[in-house]
Amino acid sequence: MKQTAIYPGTFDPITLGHVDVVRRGLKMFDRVIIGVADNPNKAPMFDVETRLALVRETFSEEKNIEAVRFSGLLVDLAHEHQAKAILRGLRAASDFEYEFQMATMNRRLDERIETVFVMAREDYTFVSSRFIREISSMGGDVSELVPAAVIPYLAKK
Ligand code: COD
Repeated sequence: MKQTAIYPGTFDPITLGHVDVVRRGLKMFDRVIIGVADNPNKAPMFDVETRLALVRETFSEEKNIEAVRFSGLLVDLAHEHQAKAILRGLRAASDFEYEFQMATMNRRLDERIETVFVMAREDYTFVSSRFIREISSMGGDVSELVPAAVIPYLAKK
């Protein structure tokens, strides 16, 4: 049976750090489903349809990568897609506390699903969607840090 992992996130917008996590996830799993969260409490820069479209465009050539929108519990999404694992990325110690709490809570909610972490690639440890939004809105160049599809959307904001 093919092993599937869910990679959930806000992806506001998707960065090359996210892309690297997906590609490395595919070394461990046959299929990665990217779950784009529709969480109105976060007040994202891009609406969920745009964030989903940018993720899909980024991986349009790759048949083992899918993207879906979700608004409920992550463990329910994982269950719906028969995923055995949740894939997450770790950049620095500052990510650890939140990721540890989330992984522990998700295990309490459904202990069949493991959370698997990949460490950020050196080139992308400093890349976050928040910095991308901030730098871009102030006219800085982020073209080497995001997939090509994202650039015109940032320019429009
Ligand atoms: N290099 C490596 N990893 C990276 C990089 C980078 N440069 N940038 C980001 N990452 C990692 C992050 O550490 C994270 O693991 C992942 O990529 C996604 O990041 P974001 O910022 O796009 O997504 P988040 O952290 O905002 O996503 C939060 C969720 C939407 C997953 C969370 O809120 C959630 O699960 N919501 C569903 C409701 C639920 O089930 N709640 C209970 C869970 S406790």
